[in-house]
Amino acid sequence: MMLFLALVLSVATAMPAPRKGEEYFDTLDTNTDGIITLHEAEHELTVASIFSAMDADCDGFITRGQILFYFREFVEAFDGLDLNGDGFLTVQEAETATTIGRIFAFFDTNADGQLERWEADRLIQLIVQLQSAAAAQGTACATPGP
Ligand SMILES: [Ca+2]
Ligand SMILES: [Ca+2]
Ligand SMILES: [Ca+2]
Repeated sequence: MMLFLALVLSVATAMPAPRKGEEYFDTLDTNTDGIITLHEAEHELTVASIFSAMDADCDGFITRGQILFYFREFVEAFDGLDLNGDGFLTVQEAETATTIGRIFAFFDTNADGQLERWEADRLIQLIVQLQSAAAAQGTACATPGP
């Protein structure tokens, strides 16, 4: 609740508006050392939470087209998750096909077991791009209920 209020206040009052990616990174980096470890990622994230962050229009699907439009480099990974190959990724498919550990390893480009800022930014940018696209289309979902 406090975090929610803080976010609302920062959005309402800050000039210029804070970058969404900064907030997202800070949420993940719980010890604020500028690096996200697998432990931090597993503590803060689930496959379902990443999915719902990306599924900004809340229709329950992430489409191949959305990924292709923003981040061509992720299409191969997307296709690995889209188990029935219909071009839509559901949360069930995502949870079946991958784990936080595997997502972490995918973004850990230099395979040192930690996500430095630039590595984490690739994940965050993907999420933020999909979210702002949904917002631009007026399809961003309402704050999810409990
Ligand atoms: Ca950290
Ligand atoms: Ca599918
Ligand atoms: Ca790394």
